[in-house]
Amino acid sequence: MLDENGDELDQLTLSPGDELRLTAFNVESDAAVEELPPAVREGIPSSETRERRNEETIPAPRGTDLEELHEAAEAAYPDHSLSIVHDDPVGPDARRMARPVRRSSRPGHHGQGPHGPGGPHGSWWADDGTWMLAPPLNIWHHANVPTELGFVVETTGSFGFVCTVYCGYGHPYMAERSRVVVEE
Ligand SMILES: [Cu+2]
Repeated sequence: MLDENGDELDQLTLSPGDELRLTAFNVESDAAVEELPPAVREGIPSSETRERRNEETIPAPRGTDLEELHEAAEAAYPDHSLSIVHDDPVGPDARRMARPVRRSSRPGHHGQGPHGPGGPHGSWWADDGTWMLAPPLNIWHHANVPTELGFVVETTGSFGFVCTVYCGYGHPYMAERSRVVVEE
């Protein structure tokens, strides 16, 4: 996760009402990377660094190596998606917040500020019950431009990044907890 200056962030801290603009891109697509602001482009970890991080996160398979599997996965399942999901989607905290009741306790909440693709109907996750902070962002393999999503944060909690499109051997490890924390 890089900010607009190209600095890597372990965690993003936000407050309700903040607007977040996310840009996702396929790092394998030179055309997409070319579209990024120079500072961000320069902040992207090198392929060696990314490979090392993968090795640290993903258990080594038997009888083959990660690089081989990665290439096979890229060929068979090249699409990915980014969902920002509550760290504890079945916990009591999440259940309380996922109830649409929250909205009626805040009259006049509708129509405030700009909205992302979730639409103008209040909290996207509350309506949907998926415990996501925003609609998932799809990163299709043929996308040669970055994908953008802007939304207003309307809830609190600790959220992680999850890939929701099956993309091969490494897919179950594409989950990083507590990357976005929204505090009152
Ligand atoms: Cu995946």
